[in-house]
Amino acid sequence: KDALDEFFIDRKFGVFIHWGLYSVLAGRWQGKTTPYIAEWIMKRERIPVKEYEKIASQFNPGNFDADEWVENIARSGARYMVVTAKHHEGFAMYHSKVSPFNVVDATEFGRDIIGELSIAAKKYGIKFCLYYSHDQDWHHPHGFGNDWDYRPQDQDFDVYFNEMVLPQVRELLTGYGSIGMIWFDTPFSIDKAKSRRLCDFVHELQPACLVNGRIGHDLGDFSEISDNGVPSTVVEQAWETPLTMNDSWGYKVDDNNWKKPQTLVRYLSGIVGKGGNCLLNIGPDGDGNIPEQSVEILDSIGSWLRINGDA
Ligand code: JFZ
Repeated sequence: KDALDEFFIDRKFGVFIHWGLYSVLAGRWQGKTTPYIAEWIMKRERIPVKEYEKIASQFNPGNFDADEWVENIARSGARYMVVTAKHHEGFAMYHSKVSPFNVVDATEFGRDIIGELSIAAKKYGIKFCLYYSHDQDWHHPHGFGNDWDYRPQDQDFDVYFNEMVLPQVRELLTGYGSIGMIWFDTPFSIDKAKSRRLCDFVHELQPACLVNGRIGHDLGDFSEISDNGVPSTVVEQAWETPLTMNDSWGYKVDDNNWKKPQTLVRYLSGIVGKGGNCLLNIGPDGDGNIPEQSVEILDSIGSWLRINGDA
C-alpha cells in the first residue's frame, strides 16, 4: 500500500493544531477584538515586525505538555495530527538554524515544540504532519503579504524561497523523523515552477511524505477543499477538508461560537461518507491549554467512534 492509501483509507480523521505567537494575543490588539481569524492579527492590525517580535519574549506556555495534548488527540479517535511549524506570521515553532525568529532562540521558553510533539505522536501511534506557510511570511523581508513594513518593489520572492522556504523545509523533513504530510497554504504569489520544485524537494527528502493541494497550481498529492466544506456527493479522488470548532483557527478568547459536539460528529461522518478526510482544528492558548470546549468535542467524537465506529 502506498502512502496515499495509508492516509486516505486508514487515517480518515486528523487533528489540526494552530499554535504560534498569535495565540498569546488571543485575538486582541490594543484592547479590542480583531474582527477576523486570530492567526491573521498581525496583518489585519498591521502590527510592525519590530512590535510583533516582542510577543516572542512573552511566549512562555507553562502548561504545554506534549504527551497530554497527544493523549487527548488519540482519545478522540484521530489517527493523524498536523501542527503549525510556521504560520503566516513567520515564527518557527522549532529550533531553526535558518532564522533566529524561532521558539528556541527567541523565547524564554526555549523548547522545541515540534520536537516534543513529534516524539509524543510516535508514542501514541499518531501520524505526525506539519503545516508550513510557504508563500505568505509577514516577518521575512522577501516573504509575501507584508506591505506595511516592506515595499513590494523591494521584495524578491526568489530570495525568500531559496533562503528560507527550502532550507526550513529541509530542516523539518530531516530533523523530526518520518512526516506523514506537509500542509502548505495560501499559494497567492508562488509560480508553477517553484510549486513543482518544492513538491519534488519534499519527495526527494521523504518519498512517503504527502503534499497537500494548497502547494499551488494543482500540484500536490491530493486536493484540499474549502474550509468547513462538505461536498454533496461522493468524490473518489483523495481529498481533505479542514474544519474549525468555532470561527477561528488560532486561539481567540472572544470567539464563543462553538459548534456542538454532535454537529461535529455529523461533519466527520458526512466528510468520511463522501470519501474525504476530516482535519478538525484546535487552537491552544498562549499558556499551552487546549480550550475546554475543544477537549469536550474531542471526547464526544471519541466516545461516538468507540460505540459506532468499531467493526
Ligand atoms: C488558510 C490560512 O490563511 C488560515 O490562517 C488557516 O491556516 C487555514 C487553515 O488556511 O486560510 C484559508 C485558506 C483557504 C480557504 C479558506 C481559508 N479556502 O480555500 O476556503
